[in-house]
Amino acid sequence: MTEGDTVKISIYNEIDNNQIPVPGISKQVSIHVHGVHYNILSDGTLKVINKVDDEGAGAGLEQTYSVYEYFWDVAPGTAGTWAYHDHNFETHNGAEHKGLFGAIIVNPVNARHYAKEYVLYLGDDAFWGMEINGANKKQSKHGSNPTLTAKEDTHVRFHLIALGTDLHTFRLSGYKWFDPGTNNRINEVAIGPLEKHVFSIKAEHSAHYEDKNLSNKLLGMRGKFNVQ
Ligand SMILES: [Cu+2]
Repeated sequence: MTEGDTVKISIYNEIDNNQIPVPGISKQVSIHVHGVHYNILSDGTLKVINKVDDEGAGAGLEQTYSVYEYFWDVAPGTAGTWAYHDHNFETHNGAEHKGLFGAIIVNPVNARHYAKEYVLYLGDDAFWGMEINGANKKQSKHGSNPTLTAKEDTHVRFHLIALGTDLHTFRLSGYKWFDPGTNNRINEVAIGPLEKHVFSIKAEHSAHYEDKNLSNKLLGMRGKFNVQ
């Protein structure tokens, strides 16, 4: 998205609503977003939280929507990388642990172009994510601890988003980058639950990325960054 955009998102719930409902358990699925602006009907939460309505698609606690629409105002000042996630499925806190989350990237007008953008989620025991091809904007999914590739001398951008409950220390070997909002060049960053860190580099040599924290390292949180 670009600052100044207005966005309408329709969410369809295709969960089998014919299964016997469990009283008090919501099968509604919603989108709750961070960073951009919206009014209360687009909060993507249950009435028990927002006091207005159940704002998701599917069988709610009291009413049923098969589709729900959200309106976002991607106002000036909202540039950044933000998480969106379900808030309504089975609990009033959402089902990120079932994979119901993603990222939005809001660019300023006339944003810099990157050859590739990598969205890397940091779970408690693995990295995973997707990438965006800067030329055609095509998105492709990655598995866990993916091998990332880049062409030599191109500029690429990393979007790290931590999920789960662990504190991580991300490192990309042999590279330094600007800590956003500062003039400091860093070669590792501490990132905790629901925090994010966005940085860009010029791809010059192959490297690997890893989580330096011992327990995460033992679980194998490490992947390749191949530059050709
Ligand atoms: Cu949230």
